[in-house]
Amino acid sequence: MKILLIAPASGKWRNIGRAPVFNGRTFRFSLLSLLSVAAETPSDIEVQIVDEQIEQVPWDERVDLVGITCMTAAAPRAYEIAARFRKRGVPVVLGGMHPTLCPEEAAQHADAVVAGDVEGLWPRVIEEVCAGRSRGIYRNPTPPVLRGLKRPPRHLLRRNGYAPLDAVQATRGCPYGCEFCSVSAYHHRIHRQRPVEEVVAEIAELPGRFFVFSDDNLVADRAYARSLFTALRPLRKRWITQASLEMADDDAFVRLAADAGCLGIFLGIETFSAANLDAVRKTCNRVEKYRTAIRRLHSHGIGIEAGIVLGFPHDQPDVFERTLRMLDELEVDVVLPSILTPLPGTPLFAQMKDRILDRDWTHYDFDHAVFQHSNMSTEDLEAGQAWLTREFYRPWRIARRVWRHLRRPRALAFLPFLAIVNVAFYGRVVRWHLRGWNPARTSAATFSPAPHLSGA
Ligand code: B12
Ligand code: SF4
Repeated sequence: MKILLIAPASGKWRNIGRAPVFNGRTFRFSLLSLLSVAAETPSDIEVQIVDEQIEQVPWDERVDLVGITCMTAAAPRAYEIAARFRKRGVPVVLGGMHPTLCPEEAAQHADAVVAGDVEGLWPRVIEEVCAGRSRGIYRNPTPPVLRGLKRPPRHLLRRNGYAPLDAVQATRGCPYGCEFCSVSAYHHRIHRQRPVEEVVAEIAELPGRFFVFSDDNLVADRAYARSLFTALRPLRKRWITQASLEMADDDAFVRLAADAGCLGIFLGIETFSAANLDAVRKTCNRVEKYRTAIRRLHSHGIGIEAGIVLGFPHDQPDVFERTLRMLDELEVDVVLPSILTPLPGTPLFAQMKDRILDRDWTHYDFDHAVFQHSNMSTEDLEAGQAWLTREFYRPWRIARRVWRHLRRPRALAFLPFLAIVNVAFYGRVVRWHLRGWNPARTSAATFSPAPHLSGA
């Protein structure tokens, strides 16, 4: 018996692996979602993993079952793929973030849906679906305990399609309830941890020195994080992760993380407006703490990739320039600017119901404005996000960031990541420019900056 597991890629991501500079490989870590499904598959079943971002779907492959994972923006593509296999008589199971948050919708396109974690369900799903006895939506009564997870069979991935960073997960979920975030909607604010010794044993087996923690918030439980960092230190590996701002509350804790090999963190700064943070209940952030937190992390050689969200309720048309100024001032190393997106299944989606203009999930990729903002047009929001990206990744700013970085402790360790990501983003900006600039409206032949942006 053979199972084909597919990670679909939506519009702009499809075949991105072929692009010369900003390609799939730059940010593509090994796919833990499908590796986890593969790990749960009984050993007598053959498994093939296909990542559409870097390879073609083998439409004519003889398979007995297809499993597809998807985020929201890739859901329409997942449904297309599902339809083609089902037409051939191959049963399809959907799982992952979007099918979990919209199981009824996903169930219309598949023989079965796994809502939530696959552990504890998968062999039964395979058996029942293949026997034509699907129960539709499968869900664990309570989230599974993350003890004794099987090793992800990483050999199933085409390694040369990915950045040389293996992904490992120590914890799942996040205790916060930010209203725009799919993670709290999926995990119901529950933070589960794997036993430290199991995580460390898995990391010790990784072939490379560098890896990424695919956790939502590695430091949500400080006691757990402390014991993990302490146990990691002797391995002398290097890693990056996502963490909330509280990571930097205490100098000793940051030192422990740095000594354990932390090179950089993805920090959801989101906005420089306290009113916005309150409006979306991002309670773990305090604007007045950003400066000290970033300085402290930098002082231990930890680089900062900031997540920024544009289009929060209190944003005005000057938000793009103000945000850029703050990012410069705080010496943020990398930025991922996103447009606020009311993802289905989140409280934000319910609140914005009447203002949503576009329900094509393909556009829920954080580069499109899919709702009517009170203070800006959708065009201004999209143009402003593109403008901020372009300005932040201007070559002279990149050079200044690299120069500033070189004066920090342990600078050399994070330097390759800093340089590669900055240059890759610059390449992305150049490609947008060649296509008519505005990334959301890729068909637009020209782009005129909004009046408040021109000359800035
Ligand atoms: C690591 C990560 C990335 C990595 C790697 C992504 C990858 N494809 O592996 C990178 C940095 C590349 C990335 C990029 C993006 N990401 Co991301 N990413 C994550 C993160 C933090 C972890 C994903 C992960 O590996 N989890 C570990 C696995 C084991 O857990 P899991 O995915 O939940 O899978 C379990 C179950 O769901 C189930 N399951 C999953 N799939 C399937 C399939 C089948 C058939 C079955 C039966 C079961 C099943 O089994 C697994 C084990 O129980 C998630 C947050 C999250 N909690 O999901 C965000 C997240 C998925 N990303 C998100 C976003 C928005 C993006 C970007 C669009 C960001 C951007 N602005 O560009 C891009 C899109 C890139 C792309 N090309 O697709 C959002 C998606 C929101 C949504 N509703 O769609 C999330 C949820 C983050 C968030 N806070 O909102 N991402
Ligand atoms: S802190 Fe980050 S991961 Fe946690 S709920 Fe908020 S946005 Fe989501």
